[in-house]
Amino acid sequence: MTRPPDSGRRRFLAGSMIAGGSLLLGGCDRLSRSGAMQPLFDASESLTQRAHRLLASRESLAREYAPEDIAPRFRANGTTRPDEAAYQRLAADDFRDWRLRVDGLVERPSEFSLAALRAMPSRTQITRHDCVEGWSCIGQWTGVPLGDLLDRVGVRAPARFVVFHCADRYRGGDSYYESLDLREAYHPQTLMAYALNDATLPIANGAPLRLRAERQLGYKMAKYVMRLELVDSFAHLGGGRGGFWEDRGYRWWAGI
Ligand SMILES: Nc1nc2c(c(=O)[nH]1)N[C@H]1C(S)=C(S)[C@@H](COP(=O)(O)O)O[C@H]1N2
Ligand SMILES: [Mo]
Repeated sequence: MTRPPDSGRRRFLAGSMIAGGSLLLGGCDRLSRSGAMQPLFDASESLTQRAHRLLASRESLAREYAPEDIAPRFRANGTTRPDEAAYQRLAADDFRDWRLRVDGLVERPSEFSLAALRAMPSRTQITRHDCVEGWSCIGQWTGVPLGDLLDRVGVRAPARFVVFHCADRYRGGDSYYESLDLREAYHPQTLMAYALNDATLPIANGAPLRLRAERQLGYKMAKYVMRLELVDSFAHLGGGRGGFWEDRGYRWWAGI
């Protein structure tokens, strides 16, 4: 005889996950990916978020440097001045009308002005940027931890990736975009940065807002970010490989 779904057992599982804490999280994360735990996670989304945060914060930090290591001028690469009219209009007014849209698999689709982002708790870090073209540069970045932003809008359980939609078409071609999985998105050094070396982020380096994902190669760090989209798959975007350069053969996982 098959037994009906046992809600008492589910309650027990939820309770033991909280009580058992991090010990159980590895297994739960695997289970959630396989889909076996989906009903439980649908019923307790904040638990999913806390699990992600715990997993991410246990992981290694990228090296941070001292103020004297900061390069006198941070190099710029790729698009250094988007020539799209919509972007130029926003830039002409110091991005007063710019809004970061956050939507997709979230509970509260939202928009954030630069002032709203600057008013949120921030993090400042001095890190080394490594470009696959063979150069590195050390700079100090200030911004909102992406995990805090995601918690504001409430990530819905099916979401697996954050997609970064940018304002520029690289060399007039396709729109630049990138993606991170939720673990990397919740890493404490993953920021939506609005300042470089204590000054407003220059246009050449991605104004008004760019991603810093310090354990990744340079091409992951989307500049001119206009929109964050939470998705369960990026197969339907661009060339389907999760990023502008990934669509041209670079690896999606660009960990260093
Ligand atoms: N929107 C957008 N983001 C982008 C790029 C780009 O061309 N457009 N280039 C990428 C690459 S290859 C690198 S190395 C870094 C360069 O950042 P920087 O200009 O601040 O040095 O941005 C990345 N993010
Ligand atoms: Mo790069």
